[in-house]
Amino acid sequence: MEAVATEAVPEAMSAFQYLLVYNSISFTFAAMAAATIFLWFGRSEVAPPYRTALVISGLVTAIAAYHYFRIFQSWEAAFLFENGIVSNTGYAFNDAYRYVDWLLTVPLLLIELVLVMRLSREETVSKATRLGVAAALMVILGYPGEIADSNGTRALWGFLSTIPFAYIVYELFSGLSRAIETQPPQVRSLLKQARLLTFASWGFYPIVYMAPFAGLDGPTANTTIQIGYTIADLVAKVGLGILIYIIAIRKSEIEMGKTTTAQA
Ligand SMILES: *C/C=C(C)/C=C/C=C(C)/C=C/C1=C(C)CCCC1(C)C
Repeated sequence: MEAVATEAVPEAMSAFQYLLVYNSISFTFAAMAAATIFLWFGRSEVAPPYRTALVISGLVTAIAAYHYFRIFQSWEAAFLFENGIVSNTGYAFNDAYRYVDWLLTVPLLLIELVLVMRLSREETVSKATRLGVAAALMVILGYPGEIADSNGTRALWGFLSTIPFAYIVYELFSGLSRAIETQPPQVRSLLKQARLLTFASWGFYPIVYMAPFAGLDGPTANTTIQIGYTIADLVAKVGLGILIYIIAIRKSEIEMGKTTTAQA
């Protein structure tokens, strides 16, 4: 009798799980909004060639702040939290906000990385285009898997999405390596850190995506995925933004230092 009852009633989310996601999303909204203000104000502190990189970094966190606000609203609409008990309201939590956010921010993140290097115009355009297209493909191919009910479908789209992902990783470590070698020695290690931060945080998304394959399901899988993506977003967007800011400041100092010496 009891086994039948537990099978029929969907497993409820615990108050801890509900509040963990609720607070993480709320915190991330604040962090993204604060980063936007910081990056946009920082624009006037760097030399003109690096200003676009900071504007785009702030645009990434601004777009993310908006989507975290919507994700927060969707979380509140999907669950009712009363007297310590969480129940479903019947409204589905909307995963599309994350994917629409990624579709816009992932290509922009790669572009900000390329822009701060200040390569030739042709190289900037060709790298930004190839990386941008691969990033968009990766996100588009991942979405049908994210919303699929069956693990088989999830695995298939996840695999397809990994192909452009692998291409991006290849570009980061082969194509960009040559570009990094042309940079002033003082910023090479910072640029390598920015690349490593991108690789490590981006690599976290497919791992989080695989939560259902690790035997997690129901509210536990949902909580793990929400928290995992939220942490990765903070590192990939705010963390990278701050590194780009530091690189832009350093390169501005180097280049302005050069002009002064030349004039003296
Ligand atoms: C700000 C948001 C960022 C940096 C999002 C990055 C997302 C990924 C690197 C997602 C990758 C995925 C795969 C490689 C396979 C499984 C499906 C995805 C979309 C989670």
